[in-house]
Amino acid sequence: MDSSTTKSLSPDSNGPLFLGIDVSTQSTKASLLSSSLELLSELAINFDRDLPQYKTSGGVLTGSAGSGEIHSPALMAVESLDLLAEKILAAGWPTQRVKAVSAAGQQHASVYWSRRAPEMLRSVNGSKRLVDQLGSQAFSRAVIPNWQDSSTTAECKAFEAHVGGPTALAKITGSKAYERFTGPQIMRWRREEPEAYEQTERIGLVSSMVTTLLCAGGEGQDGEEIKGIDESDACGMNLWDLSTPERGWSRPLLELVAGGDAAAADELARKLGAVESDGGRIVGRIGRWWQEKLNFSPDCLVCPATGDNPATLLSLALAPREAMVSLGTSDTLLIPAPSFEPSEAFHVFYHPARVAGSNASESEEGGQGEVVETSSRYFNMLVYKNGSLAREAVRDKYCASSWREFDRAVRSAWPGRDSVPQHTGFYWFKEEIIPPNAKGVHLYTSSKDGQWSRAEEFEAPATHPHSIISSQLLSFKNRVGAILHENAGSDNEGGLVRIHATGGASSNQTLLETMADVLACPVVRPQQQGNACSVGAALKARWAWERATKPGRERVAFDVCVEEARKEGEAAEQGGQKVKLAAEPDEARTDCWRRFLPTWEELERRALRGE
Ligand code: XUL
Repeated sequence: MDSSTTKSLSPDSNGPLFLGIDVSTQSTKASLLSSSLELLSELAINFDRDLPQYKTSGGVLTGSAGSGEIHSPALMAVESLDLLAEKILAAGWPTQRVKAVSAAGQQHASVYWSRRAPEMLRSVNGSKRLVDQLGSQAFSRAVIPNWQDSSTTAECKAFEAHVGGPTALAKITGSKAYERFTGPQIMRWRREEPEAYEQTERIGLVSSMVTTLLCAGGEGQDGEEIKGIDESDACGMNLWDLSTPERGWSRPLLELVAGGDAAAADELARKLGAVESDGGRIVGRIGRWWQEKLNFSPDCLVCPATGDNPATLLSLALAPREAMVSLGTSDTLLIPAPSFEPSEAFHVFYHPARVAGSNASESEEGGQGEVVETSSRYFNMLVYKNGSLAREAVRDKYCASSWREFDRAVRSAWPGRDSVPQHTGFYWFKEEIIPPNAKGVHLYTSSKDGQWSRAEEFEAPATHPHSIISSQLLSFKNRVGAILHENAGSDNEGGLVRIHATGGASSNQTLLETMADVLACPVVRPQQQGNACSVGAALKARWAWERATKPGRERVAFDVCVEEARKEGEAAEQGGQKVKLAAEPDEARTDCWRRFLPTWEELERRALRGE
């Protein structure tokens, strides 16, 4: 669905509606759902195109060569909401019927509210644009780190050393140290700009900033103008301790980041604020700005916004050993997990739709009979920086910017029965996350006797498209194997049983067919297209509304609520969230990739050593 209204907005002209907003790397998007979860309409604001005054490219500003800095202006996200509001008005969305709103934000990116921010947020009204009412005065840091930033290597080392190494840090926070994670980012900024840090009232994430702006100018929020960080999103900070049932900000890590005595750590904990562990709790009602500007009802509820990947996870119901792959600016793989099993090789996040207080059920014996839970309590995630933009760079350089040529090149290089690939490559245009800190382009070709050697260039330029996507997918295969404890030597034993593909590049059939071959399982796409991330946020709003307004449903699980709402939709023949098969593995090619995987793993190690 593109940025225009594509469906009738009134399957039931008085029915409740639910809104999800997604503030991501390159754009802000909104999805409007009916109460039976039909996607009615979507709108989008593209940062580079619609907000050219911020001079971003791909939504970001890049620092000097070698600095690793990738930032974006805090006010750009605010102004994108002004433009979104204008589009909502122009499209005639019936906002007075919206019963609840939730949002999603780029993960890890931090937002720094100034001392004046609470007062400014309190007085926001519909007479002027948000950006004009808040302006730079509301923030103590004008340019905020983007998730692609890799400028905090020294701080990451300090994090790991402070707690006894990468595995120890993963056991506390669910991840080893990553440059883009918020804790190392705050630490660097505090050192570089101690005064601005001192002048900071609160530190949030993009998600909590959007929750805050949704409630701005609302009634009775004294002291609560700035909304708390959502727990799932807090797991992307390297600061949140998941290792105990109580969970909370990790004291040793706060001390490290705050760089001082116990009082400094206390002050950092205060700046970070209380965390929202119940993703469906009502944290406020929609604020005056939205009511006056867009005619939202004062009763419209707001629940915590979460990260863009956790929200994307919510857009689909995944069965055990199913994964979701989101092919966007970053490529991410999301796999629901029943328990907290941290590792250096991937992330563990708290599930974004858990009912508070269900923690007691974490011990197998639980015994808390009436506790209602989502089917998975955590999820695992893999994130690659060189996703769509890397594929596009290869398309532009070797295929005259044509996807048709790119696809043709991929298909003509697919391996045949009993054949072995003769080339592969690693395209780390941006310093990669997996494997950590990998840089540059590394190409390898094989001689007839199976010896692999480094190549400056492939003989045929058309080899690149196949080389990049097969290599990206082999990396997925290798890392998913670690998450699922897959038995790599055998026929996909213990591997994935199905992949749900979403995101812009999931419209590329050749990519999905190659994915089915390499990952050795079918690939499906949601039948109802749309922006999975803002749809996931809108589903969360629907769930929060059900819990807040329907007696006896206060603790209903997210999965149950969504499934029941969809069934109502099906009964009314409005369609539910179904999937359609996009690709099935070809036996011969799958076999070839399975045999090639160990060679590829060795070549990745060589590429990392620069050999
Ligand atoms: C996740 C990550 C990216 C961003 C994209 O860890 O860094 O997927 O969330 O906005």
